[in-house]
Amino acid sequence: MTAPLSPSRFHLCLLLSRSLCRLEPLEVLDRALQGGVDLVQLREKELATAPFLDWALEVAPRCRQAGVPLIINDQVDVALACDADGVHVGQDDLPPREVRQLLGKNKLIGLSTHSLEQMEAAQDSGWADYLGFGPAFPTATKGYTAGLGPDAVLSASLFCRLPLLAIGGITTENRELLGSRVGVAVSSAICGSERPEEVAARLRL
Ligand code: 3NM
Repeated sequence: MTAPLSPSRFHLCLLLSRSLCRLEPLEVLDRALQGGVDLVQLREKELATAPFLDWALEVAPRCRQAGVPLIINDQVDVALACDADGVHVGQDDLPPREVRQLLGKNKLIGLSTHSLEQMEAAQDSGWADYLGFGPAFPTATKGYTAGLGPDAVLSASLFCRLPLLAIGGITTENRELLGSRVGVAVSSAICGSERPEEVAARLRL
């Protein structure tokens, strides 16, 4: 049995969604990994399970080769089938406690939170290994017209005992506002770029 992966080393998570990619998605992945992404989450809300698994099976060896953990958004069955390193769930998805029962203790569980109350509840329940917190800024990717703002992210990062990834509308223009204590999870700024490696490198403070 392998030791649990430590989430505390994550600084930059690529949320890879094929529909957002300007370049060929595997090229985006490889170039973002070169730029310093240290966690990859596959997020494919429109894909049925079988094509999602096919895609995950293409991505998994590349992440493994790079030594970067792979997380699957929402679908525990896909994560198990491709032997991913974990699953990320939202507030309305399968609860982390049940995800833990299915995945076992050596995988990572990430949980999205959108307020300090949700963050506190997630910490107290103890099932998640790391938390997302957002949206930091407005983002079309998930249809948020307003963000919580940098001050809310900063307070969350001070208050949170679990590793925290700020998410939502994060770009090379606003990354610094969030401070270096918090990691970031980024989709469109990397996926939509012609130079994913440069954007990734600039997003790592
Ligand atoms: N979750 P982009 S914001 C998937 O606030 C997701 O929980 C969010 O994509 C949350 O980097 C978001 O393109 C979208 O804004 C992130």
